[in-house]
Amino acid sequence: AFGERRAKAERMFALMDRFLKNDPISLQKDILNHVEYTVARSRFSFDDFEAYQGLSHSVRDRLIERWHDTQLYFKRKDPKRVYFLSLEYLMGRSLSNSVINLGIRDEYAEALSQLGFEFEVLAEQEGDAALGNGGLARLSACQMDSLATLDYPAWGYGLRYQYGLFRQLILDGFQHEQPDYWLNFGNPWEIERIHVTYPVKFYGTVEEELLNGKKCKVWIPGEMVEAVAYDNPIPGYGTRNTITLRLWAAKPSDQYDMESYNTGDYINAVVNRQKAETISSVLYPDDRSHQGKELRLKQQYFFVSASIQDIIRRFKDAHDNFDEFQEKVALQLNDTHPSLAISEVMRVLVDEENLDWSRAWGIVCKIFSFTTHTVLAEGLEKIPVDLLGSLLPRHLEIIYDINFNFVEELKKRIGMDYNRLSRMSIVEDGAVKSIRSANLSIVCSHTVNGVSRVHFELLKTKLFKDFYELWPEKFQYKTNGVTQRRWIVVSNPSLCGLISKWLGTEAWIRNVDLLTGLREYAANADLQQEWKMVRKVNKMRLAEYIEAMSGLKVCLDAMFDVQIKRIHEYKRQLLNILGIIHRYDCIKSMNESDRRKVVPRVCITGGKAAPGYEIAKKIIKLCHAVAEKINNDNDVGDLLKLVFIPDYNVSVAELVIPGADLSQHISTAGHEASGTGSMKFLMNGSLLLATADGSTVEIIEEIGAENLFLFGAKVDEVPMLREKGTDMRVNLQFARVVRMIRDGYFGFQDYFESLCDTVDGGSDFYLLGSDFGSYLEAQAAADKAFVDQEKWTRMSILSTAGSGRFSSDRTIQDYAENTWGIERCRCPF
Ligand code: GPU
Repeated sequence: AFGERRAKAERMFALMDRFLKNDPISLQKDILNHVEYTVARSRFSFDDFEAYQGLSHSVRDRLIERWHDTQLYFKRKDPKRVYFLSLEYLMGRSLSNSVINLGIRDEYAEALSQLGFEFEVLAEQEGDAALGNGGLARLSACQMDSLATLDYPAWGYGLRYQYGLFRQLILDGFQHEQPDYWLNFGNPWEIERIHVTYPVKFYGTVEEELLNGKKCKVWIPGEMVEAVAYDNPIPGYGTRNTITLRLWAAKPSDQYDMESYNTGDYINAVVNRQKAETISSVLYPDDRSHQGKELRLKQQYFFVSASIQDIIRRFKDAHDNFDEFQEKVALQLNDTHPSLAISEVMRVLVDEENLDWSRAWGIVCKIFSFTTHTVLAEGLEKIPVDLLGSLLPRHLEIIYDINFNFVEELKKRIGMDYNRLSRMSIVEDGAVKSIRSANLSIVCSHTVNGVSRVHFELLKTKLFKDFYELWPEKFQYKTNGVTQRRWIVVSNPSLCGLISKWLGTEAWIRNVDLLTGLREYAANADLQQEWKMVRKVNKMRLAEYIEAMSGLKVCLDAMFDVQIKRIHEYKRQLLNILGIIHRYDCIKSMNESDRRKVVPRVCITGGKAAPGYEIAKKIIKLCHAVAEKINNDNDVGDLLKLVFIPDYNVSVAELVIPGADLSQHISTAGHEASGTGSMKFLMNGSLLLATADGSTVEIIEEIGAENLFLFGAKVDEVPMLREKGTDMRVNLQFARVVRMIRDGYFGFQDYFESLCDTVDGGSDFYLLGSDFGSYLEAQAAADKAFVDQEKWTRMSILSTAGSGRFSSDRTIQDYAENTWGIERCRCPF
């Protein structure tokens, strides 16, 4: 039988094109075939979007080829794999990234030009995959790229939301949210796996049964839905390895609701069935605040349960028992969102695989690692016990048991220190009894990681102090990084070419440490000249976008000053706007000759506010109100412009970041766990104006304090300053700009009142008032440096040259070696 199967496979293989060819003629053929047979348009008449579809399907074929080979190779080698569990991925577009990583970008460009199309134009047709909110979600995407490129045997798991992050529509300066039904136009980057499905259970009761004389728990579910896998191949750069991001979609379960069809109410039965799909329908848009919503908890368990079943199935395909489980499986929790995986693994091992509790616990403690992305205790997730008990009754029991054992152990270690015991308990006995997901994750993980050194210090001394004292060896940090493939090679092709030319190699695309080689040319006049040209081209691209979007013409000689990220009070977009008002006020009061000395600025801002975050929405409106005033003031002209870029997302970032001269990362010290936007700007040669927060502290070490504009209170000064409060009688400049808003200078007087209340009148929690003076000084220093273009260009080159440490390649290698214990597994070409 085996011989027969083999002969059949050989026969089929002989009929296939073994490897798709990548010469321009073959590429043209494949694109046209896809236009005709996949997209079903006539090859004599198709538009740019249809051409994009044909093109992306031909790329997809090439991805699938490598992906099959990689998966087969992993299967044969059976290495230890890391499973990255994350509820959010911000992938953005895939086309350019894929052809670059496959190494056939130029071949495609030529093929298309012979067909009368331009690659860039078609690439613009693609919509973003926005299955996440902000930094945390984009970090997952960067890390997938590095995992593939570094040949690590890794899988990403997540949810296939039908609606990604809302689209931001600005009407009259106010944010409105529109649904992002991103799948409307088809998605060539995923492969539906109709046979890879798992049942996921909810609700119901737990009963005790006797099995072979042994008592065991049986969960009788009250509802069941089906999880269907959608695989997104992730190609590495300079390697054949192509790994999988497996996203789960919810479908009604056939097994479960057969019963309801016998009641005669056929229509209602079908309608009810369809409700299962709501589980994976929409991404929660609140960056970091979740208020114990049942649907959110269902999403978390749905994706965790399907992933764990998949992982255990894969393990059992190659092993008869669980002896080697911890040698083959590493599970990474991206924040606490997937922390139900812990109780799920316990449940499967104990209830379904019949392992003893203690053996299962021994395994669990060796496979989980946890990365936290927050600094604030308020940011920690809590699950109300009532909610958990009704949705996942068996999991609640398991978590109680884990907690009981933990607290007993703890009492032996620290005695009856009730305050401490109650702080560390996984169960919180408050007004609403709840599960502390972070405590659960720390207790059950072998390693807890922070995302920058400052963050690590804060974890040890504040947020997780009790745990650090108990288990210092568990705590590590891996400073975040971003992928230079997306953030230089894809988004800034001219800079990419320039770097390769001066380094004499493209090797930095896989080995980013080589960027330091640019340092020796930082003062070289030829490089400086070419560097300025590249920057100018990128500014032009951005200026065109701004004009197309808002009608505003901006001057290319002005300094492009950018702050673009999610809107949060702690990120202090308000500080930026107050600074702009101050600049405006100064210009207004100047005479002609003083005005001639002003360095012209184009201030560019953008970002989404969580739909329920009132203050953040007011900041967006304020930005528009101030822009309206400034941009229409003839006294000001080109000296100052303010632009809000609507609907900020990954592809907008790819356009904006390369065009920035200056970028702002100005969170109140001690609030940004890491920050990753700054790293993308740094790679692209934008100078940073920043506080000593998160990863900025490490950036300073790499590029030197003289190459960025640092200001504001330090982490350890913040508590004292908060106590003191801002004295408006001393802080006259600050008082004046806030007064201007209060007095209705920008209109909407009543509407902005509560926003002003957050910074004056003694509250000012984020210390805008006390940092204002030094913020203005840093801005003045930036102006001064900009006038000296030679100095500015040198600083810009040194920024790129010093950005190597902030590649996600470095972060991932560190995780692989020091947290997951996995090794590279490179599929032969
Ligand atoms: N972050 Br918690 C998010 O984007 N969303 C969240 O819900 C939480 C954290 C960010 C941090 O704010 C940012 O400092 C960090 O660089 C990023 O995660 C990735 O670690």
